[in-house]
Amino acid sequence: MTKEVAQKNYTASNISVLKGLEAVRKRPAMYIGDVGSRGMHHLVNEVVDNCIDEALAGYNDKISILINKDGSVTVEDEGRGIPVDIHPIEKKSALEVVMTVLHAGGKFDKDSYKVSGGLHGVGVSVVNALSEWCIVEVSRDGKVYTQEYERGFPKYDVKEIGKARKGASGTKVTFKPDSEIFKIPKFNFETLTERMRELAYLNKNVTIHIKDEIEGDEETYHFKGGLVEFVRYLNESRQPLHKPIYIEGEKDEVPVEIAIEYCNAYSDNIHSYVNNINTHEGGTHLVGFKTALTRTLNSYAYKNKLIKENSKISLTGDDFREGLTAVISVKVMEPQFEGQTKTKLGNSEVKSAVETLVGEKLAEYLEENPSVGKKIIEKCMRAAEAREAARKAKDLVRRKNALDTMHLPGKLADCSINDPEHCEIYIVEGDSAGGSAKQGRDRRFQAILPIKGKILNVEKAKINKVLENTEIKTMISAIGAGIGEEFNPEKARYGKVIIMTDADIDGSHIRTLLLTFFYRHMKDLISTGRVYIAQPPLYKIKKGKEEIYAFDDDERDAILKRLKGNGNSKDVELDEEGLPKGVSLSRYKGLGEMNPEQLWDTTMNPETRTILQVNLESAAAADKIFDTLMGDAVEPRREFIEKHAKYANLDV
Ligand code: 0RA
Repeated sequence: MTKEVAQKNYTASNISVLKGLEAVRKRPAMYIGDVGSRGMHHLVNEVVDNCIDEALAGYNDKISILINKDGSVTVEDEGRGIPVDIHPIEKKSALEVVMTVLHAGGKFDKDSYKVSGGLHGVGVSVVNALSEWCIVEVSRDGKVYTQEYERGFPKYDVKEIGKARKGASGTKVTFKPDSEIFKIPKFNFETLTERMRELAYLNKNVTIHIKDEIEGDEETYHFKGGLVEFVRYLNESRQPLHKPIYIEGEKDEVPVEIAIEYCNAYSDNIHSYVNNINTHEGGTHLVGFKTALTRTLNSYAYKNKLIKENSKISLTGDDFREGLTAVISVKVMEPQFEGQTKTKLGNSEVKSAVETLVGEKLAEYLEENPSVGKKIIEKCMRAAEAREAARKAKDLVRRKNALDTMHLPGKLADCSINDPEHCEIYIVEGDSAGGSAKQGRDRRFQAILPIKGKILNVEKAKINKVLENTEIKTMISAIGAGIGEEFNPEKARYGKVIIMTDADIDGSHIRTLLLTFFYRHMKDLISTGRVYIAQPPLYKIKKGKEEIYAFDDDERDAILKRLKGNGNSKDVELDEEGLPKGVSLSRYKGLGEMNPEQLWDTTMNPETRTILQVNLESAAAADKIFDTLMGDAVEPRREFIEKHAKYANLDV
């Protein structure tokens, strides 16, 4: 902020504005979650949420996002445009109020349309406060207005700069995240597209265009079929039993939209959203849906004699959800979010709204489509039979004590203290790497569990087979918190479960298998932030006695450049491989190649290592990745691996 600017605007309302901006800049994490990559991308999502609000209000169907060459981002919509008239209380342009006053959005949200932004919904003023600079341009009432800001502070009053195209209106916000706050140099196209694709599925009228001017990548998302296309996409690598069933309606002022499609899978795959926010922890809307599904399918089955009266098997809720892919999207005016990550809907009125609507419409659908009804019930019957078989298998396993934590597996090298919060377990691929890890670790708080190569692909196996698998049994007992429905993360014997695999294709396959297992059978281990991925170095560069590690190609090149004297020194002699004399470069092929000290220094020492925390942020995307990598269909898997060879793991 420059001096003239400060003096020009020094009024009572500016003091509170300054205080607000200061609060945001002092504790950014309180407003956007964190100041890492996630927080920085959240800035874009925050602006886009506002554009989506305009779409929900029926005034906007186009959003464009541009990653500019200078690292700034432009978000543009064709909504009504932020109002520019003088705000009666603040005595300045509403545009300035929206951009500079914390939660100013709230002053306008009496408008009944405004439902989104429930979770973070911090408002564009937070984006502005955390930007080195920001420019907003509004087209409204035939004119174009603008204002610029530095770290949230206006450089001049809102001014008119020209005429808008006839009938055109909208808002264009360009901002450059402040490098004093965010250390990450640039936006990631993939991270942004994931959310944009999801938003386009959830809001079928909207077209979202995103372009990266730096890398040249570009995507346009528009899904006429909305949720129907969303479940089709999620089921791309599975075999659906029928066409998606689509339910839409409004009950007690709660708009509800649902698409469901059963396929020949064993897990369920239900994603729920409130005001476009993924409710990972579920809540009343999900409960309403499940209740209606169980009740409607059950009574349909009996009414149509699809379950024999004398049948020994009775169907449970789980049976009705096996192989089900569903997306549930509701809009709630004043959502109450609860739960550990504030992603569980608490509003009780939503349960009955969803339950009633799904009950009515699903029954109607089944009456009109008896062949689909029959297929679904048959699938649920098979699920019930398998569940019965699994129960028997589980009993057997229990009797053998394999799931009993009193008997820890022999291969586990446990740690000596037993305070879970301070303990971690490394799940290591292969005995030789396991050996190095056992010698290199700090045995007080680090446990090592070596596992043999490729574990069972749980995506393709029935639950009884999963429970019979040796490697999986070993992990269940070592972690000690149960499995499936009975899994309780509070009981986990370690605060961190760290997956450590080789940095090659096999290693990444094993990592995916492990993540699939945790995702399907110990989901709360991930949702409570206990699962991590170790980052072993890829290269060792040796110069005399000095050993330097590089964790990726860029880092390797930077180190070599430095050793070459930034390339402009003529006195550094290069050998035939282009390396400076006396410097050697080796690529680690596997963890086993590192001796225990090296493994400790680079990958296990909490003071110096980097570990990536796995999260459920994009659960739908994760589901999709698991299916693609682990499912039956070969073609999508090949395409996926070709496209994402480098990222063929969970979004971490
Ligand atoms: C305050 C009030 C209204 C709209 C907006 C803000 C608004 C904000 C953003 C941010 C990006 N695009 C946006 N579009 C609109 C209501 C406008 C009215 O009642 O005319």
